[in-house]
Formats: sequence, structure tokens, C-alpha cells
Amino acid sequence: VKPQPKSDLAEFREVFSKAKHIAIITGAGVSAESGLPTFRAASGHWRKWKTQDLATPQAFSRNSSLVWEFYHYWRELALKAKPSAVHLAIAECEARLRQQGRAVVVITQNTDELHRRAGSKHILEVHGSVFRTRCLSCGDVDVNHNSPICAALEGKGDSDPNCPDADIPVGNLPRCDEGGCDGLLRPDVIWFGETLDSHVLTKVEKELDACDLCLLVGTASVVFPAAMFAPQVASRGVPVAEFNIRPCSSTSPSTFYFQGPCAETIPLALA
Ligand code: BJW
Ligand code: ZN
Repeated sequence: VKPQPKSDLAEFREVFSKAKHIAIITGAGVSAESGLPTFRAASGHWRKWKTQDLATPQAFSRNSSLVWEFYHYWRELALKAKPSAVHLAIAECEARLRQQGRAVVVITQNTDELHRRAGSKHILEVHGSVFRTRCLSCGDVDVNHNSPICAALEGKGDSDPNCPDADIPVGNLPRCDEGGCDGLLRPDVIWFGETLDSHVLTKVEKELDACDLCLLVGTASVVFPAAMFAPQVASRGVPVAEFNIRPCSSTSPSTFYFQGPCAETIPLALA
């Protein structure tokens, strides 16, 4: 039987001090410290929908206006948010360890770019970014931080359940400006039922195989394939340290478990 994860910070710090290649897997709990709602908490609902209802290609083809309103809401929240103490501690850790010839990679499920804004350099965004668009006609992917992303979404996207849907005509939603293409744009994120970008996944696999310490921070670990990343590392006998506000589950593959808000635990762990 697998022993229960340990919560001994001094022992973790000992392992951390020797690690040369650290993979940090992050989820919505890290951005919760920047005030962004997580996906599976009650606060994660938008109007009367859950993420599972909106983050699908079917939802987008059925009602592109509604899904764009949701992503407009997200983009505006993320633009206003500031990187938290967790984002900053992770970025500082990467810079400090780089001086010592040690590597840190952030493997994030978050699409809000807060790790990047905190100064992390080596980031793999496995679920894409809400600040990129992809054209449904020509496939062009573009970086886009405009606020709002198009005139029709100005003032839309209120999360209140009583807010009426904007029903924006599809011609007024974000459109491709690539050489007269004018195709409908979608957020360049990974929705349920879609496969992750194979180039990104290949890089993730390399990092998971190379790391000698893995941190799992603020994720429910229920969405595949990302939910398998830490167990995959643990199965090689490499230590995994989990940081989450919820209590440790009996099936946790982790070696270490630090329960509490990650803005409190992570800066201490990585100092
Ligand atoms: C704190 C904290 C604080 C809070 N401090 N901690 C079985 C095997 C394989 C696949 C499947 C399967 N069954 C079903 C599937 C398909 C599906 C899936 O996994 N579904 C599950 C729900 C069961 N997966 C997919 O469809 C994926 N594609 C795929 O598998 O392709 C192959 C395939 C296709 C078809 C069929 C089968 C296989 C794609 C998944 C894409 C997920 N996309 C989203 C939306 C992205 C766009 C956007 O940002 O809007 O990604 S969903 C959403 O969940 C988002 C997140 O990145 C992701 C993970 O959420 P996360 O980060 O864990 O957040 P929460 O809110 O769930 O948890 C927060 C955690 O933080 C909690 O634990 C809190 O306790 C903690 N916390 N505050 C510390 N202050
Ligand atoms: Zn196009």
C-alpha cells in the first residue's frame, strides 16, 4: 500500500533544494488567488450554465454569440486581474534556479496568461489562451488582447443569471482580418471533446519524463488528459507535491500534500 502523503515542509524543501528539473502543473486555484473564479466551484457558473455547457464545439456551433459573450466576460476579468503571489513566486523561482543551471517549467491548464504576465518564461499552455483567436475558415491563429474584442461585445457578458443573452448576429462577432477571409473566429482554447495540440503534448511528455520533482498546484485533477500528468510522473517514482485548499484524497498519488490557499503555501515552499 502507498503511504499517506507527507506535509513536512522541511522535508519538501530538502527534496526541492536538490531538484534540477522541476515541472509545475497548475490549475484554476492559482488564478483564484488573483480573484478569478474557478471552474467547478459555485462561483464558476456563468448565467445559468456550467463550464461543461459552454466550453464545447457543439455549444459554439449552436450559439456562437452566447459562447463569445462568456469568453468576452473571461477576457475582461483576466485583463483586469493581476498575477497573484503564487504566479510571482513561481516566476521568481524559475529565474533564481536558472542562475544555478536548474530548470523550471510551468505546465498550465489556465488560459488567462497570468503566468506569462508574472514573468514565467518556460510555459506550456495545454488548454490554449483566451487571448488567441483561431479562424474557423482559414485556421489562422492570432494573438489578441483587445478590450473588447469586437464592438458588438462592448458591455455584454454579464454573468448575472437574469441577464438576457445578447443574441449578436454572427456577422458582428469577431471575424478574421486575414487577407479578406472574414471567417468566424473562435477562442484558441481546448474545449471538451477536442484533442490537445499535439506539439504542446509532445513537449509536455518530454518535461514529464525529464523532471525530478513535480508540483501540482490548485487543480481538481478531473479533466483528462491533464489529470494524468502528475500520476504519470509519480509512477516513475519521482516525488509529486500537491498544493490545494481541499483535503487530501485517499487516492492521491502525491508524496507531499500541503493543504491551504496556495498563496500561503507556495511562496514558503519555493522561497
Ligand atoms: C485552490 C485554491 C487556492 C481553489 N489555493 N487551491 C476519460 C479519459 C479521457 C478523457 C475523458 C474521459 N472522460 C471524459 C473525457 C473527456 C474530457 C474530460 O476529461 N472530462 C472530464 C470532466 C471527465 N476531456 C476532454 O474532452 C479533453 N480532450 C480529450 O480528452 O481529447 C481526447 C478525447 C476526446 C473525446 C472523448 C474522449 C477523449 C479536453 C479537455 C479540455 C478542457 N477545457 C477546459 C476549458 C478551457 C477553456 C477555458 O479556459 O475556458 O479547461 S474545461 C476547464 O477545466 C478548463 C480547465 O483548464 C480545466 C481544469 O480545471 P481546474 O484547473 O482543475 O479547475 P477546477 O475549478 O476544477 O479546480 C480548481 C482546484 O483548485 C480545486 O481542486 C480547488 O480545491 C483548488 N483551489 N482555490 C489552492 N486558493
Ligand atoms: Zn480566416
